[in-house]
Formats: sequence, C-alpha cells, structure tokens
Amino acid sequence: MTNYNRREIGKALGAATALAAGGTIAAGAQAAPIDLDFPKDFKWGCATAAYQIEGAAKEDGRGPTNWDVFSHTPGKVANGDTGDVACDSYHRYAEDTQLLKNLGVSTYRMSLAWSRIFPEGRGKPNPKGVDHYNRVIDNLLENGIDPYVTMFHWDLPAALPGGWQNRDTAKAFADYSGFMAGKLSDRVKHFMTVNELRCFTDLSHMQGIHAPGLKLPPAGVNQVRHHGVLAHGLAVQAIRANAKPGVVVGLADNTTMRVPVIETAEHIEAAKKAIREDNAMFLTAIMEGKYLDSYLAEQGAAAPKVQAGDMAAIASPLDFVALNIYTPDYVRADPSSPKGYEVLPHLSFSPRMASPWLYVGPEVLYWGPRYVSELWGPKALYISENGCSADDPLVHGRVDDSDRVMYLRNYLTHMHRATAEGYPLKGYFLWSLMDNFEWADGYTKRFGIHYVDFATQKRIPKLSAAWYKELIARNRVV
Ligand code: GBH
Repeated sequence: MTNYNRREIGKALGAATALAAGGTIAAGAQAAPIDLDFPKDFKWGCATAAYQIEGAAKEDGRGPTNWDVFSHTPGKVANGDTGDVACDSYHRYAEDTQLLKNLGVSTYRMSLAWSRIFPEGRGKPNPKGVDHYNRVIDNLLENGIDPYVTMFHWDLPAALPGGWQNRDTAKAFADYSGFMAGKLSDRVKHFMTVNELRCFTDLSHMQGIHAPGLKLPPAGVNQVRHHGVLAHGLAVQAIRANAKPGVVVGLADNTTMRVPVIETAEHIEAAKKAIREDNAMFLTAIMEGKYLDSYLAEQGAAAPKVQAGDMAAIASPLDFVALNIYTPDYVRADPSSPKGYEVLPHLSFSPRMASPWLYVGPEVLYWGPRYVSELWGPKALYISENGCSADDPLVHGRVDDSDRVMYLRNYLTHMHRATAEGYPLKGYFLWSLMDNFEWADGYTKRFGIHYVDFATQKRIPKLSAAWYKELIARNRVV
C-alpha cells in the first residue's frame, strides 16, 4: 500500500536520473520530476449545501429549520446575515449547472433540504420539494454531471422536538433519507448521509457557535453525538432498503486530521493513534462498531447511553468514506505522555487563509486518505470538501485569487501522492462552487471559485476557476 507503483517509480527515477546526468528539460515542455497525473477515472467535482446556496426559505412549502431560527436571532451570525436568499440557487440552479459544465467537472456534491420534503421533519411529504430536486438532478444529468447527494448538511427541521437531543430525530432522519433514496435512486447513484458530525453535534451543542447555539454539559453533548452517529447508521440502512440496486452509500465526515511532524516511524504511528483516539465518538465508532475504552473511561458518568442494537446500526457497512479536509494539526510522538503523542499548538505565524481556523497544511491531503485507509480499510474514499476562504477583491471585474490557487495547488500535489501510492481515492470535490452563506460567518467569508455579487446575484469566475478547469482538462496538478 505504501509503495509507489512501478510506473510511478520508473517515471520519477527516469526524470531524476536525466537531471542528475546533467540533462535538462526542454524549454516549454511540461515535464516535471514527478508525474502529477491522476488516475484516468478520477472524479473531479465541486460541492455546495442547500442552506448555504438555495435561499427561497419560505417557498413551495419549505418548513423552517434550526438555521432559519438561529440566523434570525440577533447576535448569532455576522452582520445578522441569513440564508433567506443566499445565492438564490433555488431559482438559478440551471445557471449554476452551466458554471459546473464550463469547469468540465463530471460530478457535483449537493445536499437536500430535509424541510422542503418534510416541512415538519416527518409526516406528510411535500411533493413540491421532491419536484424541485427532480428538476435539479435532471438538469445536472442532461449536462453530463453526476450528482452526489448529501441528505443532511445541518439544516434541521425546526419542528422536530428537542432536535438532535432527542433520539427520535435519528429515526426521523432515516425515514426521510429512505424516502428520498426511493425517489432519486433511479438517477442518483451516490448518497452521503450526514455532513460533518462534529459540527452539528459539538459546534452546535457544546461550543454553541452553530444552530441551535447550545452549551450543554458533557453528558448532553455525548448523547447528541450518539444520536448523530445513530442517525447516520439508520439512514445507511434506510437508503439501502429503498434504493435501486447499484446505489452506493457513505458519509461526509470532517474527521479531525493529524499529520506527523517528521516522516519517521515514531511520529507516523503517533499521529495515526491520535486520529483514532480523537475521533472516538465519530468515525472510529462508525468504522469499528464500538466506543473506545479510552473515550468511555474519559467521559465516565457522562458517557452516552447506548441501547441494544445501536452500535451494530452505527457500524452498518459503507461503500465509501468521504472526508472534508481543510486543515491538520501536527503531532509528535511523546513517550512521556499517557497517550503517547502530543498535538502541537499552531504558532502565531503559522500560515492561514482568511478564516482564522484555516491553517495551511497541504500534507493533510496525503495523510488523511492514508491514515483512514490504514486504520479502517474503506472500500473507497473521496475528498468531499477541500478549499479555502480568501480575500477575493473584485478589481476591474476580476478576482485574481492567486492565494487560493497556491493553497489548492499545494493540497492537490499532496493528494496526488495518495493516489500514486495506491490508496483508494476516487474523487475530489472542491468547496465551493461559489461564494455562499458561510454559517456563523454569514457572507463575510468567501470560499467560492466563482465570486457572487450578492446584490445582483451575478456569478464571476475567479482565477481559481480557470486554474481548476485547466487541472481537470489535463487531469493533473497544474
Ligand atoms: C465545512 O465546514 C462545511 O461542511 C461547509 O458547509 C463550510 O462552508 C465549509 O466547510 C467551510 O467552512 O470559529 O474557530 O470556532 C468546515 C468546518 C466549521 C470548521 C466552522 C471551522 C469554525 C471554528 N468548519 N468552524 S471557530
């Protein structure tokens, strides 16, 4: 697994030997010391999420969500911004499809708004909601773009009593997911259950910076986490039970990622151990079907209450694991600490992008797929999100976001190493197709490769869009 294949070794050695022998690479040639081509069938795509782009918050019977409530609560979101209009993609989806087509992507990761389908989270479905997604999906397929559908990207129907604190929400989620798999799986072949467990559990119920903005004590947080992984597992089963044959199911998780400070055996092992331990309540539980003893011991009386059958449901076998990867922490082996590793703090001049949390660490796009493969051997892997916020000044009608290009080029160079070494990485979704509602940051942070003028809804391709288009056309890092 960890070796370059023969073709790679041959090319790399060939180039290195030629240079060592005093050879030069012909002027204008595209040769590079390392072959940066991706596998032939590698999928390139872009990602978005319903609440961040759709708008039309009260249209066609859509029910209110936790994010409608939260964003309309003064002081919760920057500038009092809301997703009421966002990118207006509910009406402009055909225009957005053309943006995708122009990039040359073969795939698009999008999410469904649960409350358009079940305005109260469960009960009677709303046909207008289903019709909308039928139109979006047909439009993508007519343009040669394969939709990857996420069932839940944080917009929880507000009518569900207790939200994620209530175990019944996991069941309601599975019912909704099964229902939509039944409606879409004649055309949609890839489903993801939930997006980023840690965000809709911890950020929302412990730190309180995402909807519903709670700061629960540890027992409450652990129970919400449990309901989150349970919802995922029950949804995997419901999707399989209702979908046409040939459909594949996974999740999009923001597994906390660690990178070894130096590529030596001791640090490599330390960072791997850190990933397994630090995701004990999320991906580790899903892939191993149990909560680690270390997690249970640490939580003591606050550990989650688990019912018979829960862990088996949580560990329902997956066809793929998709990872949202933005930033790593660096880990060093530390034999003197009980866990055997230390997570290093970021330093005041560690490079970061426009969001304060977004430290630059391109190696994570290699180590993430490698560690998840080594720890749990998933059948297939995707990068379901990667990208960054940037300043993005609009000057003379252009956004020359060379900083975002720098970020992406470095990350994808490291991702290339993961494919070259044979980890089962099938595709990459850039976050995001366009600037959108960045949750608690409202519209103050831009992640798009298309600039959105929110006053006019005009979409303008940034330099990074041209760069991504070139990369896709050549299927290699450019
Ligand atoms: C993903 O979240 C989401 O899936 C996507 O919707 C989002 O737009 C995108 O990435 C870009 O953020 O304020 O320092 O306490 C990434 C997870 C959630 C991580 C917000 C940083 C803020 C941490 N991010 N979080 S902080």
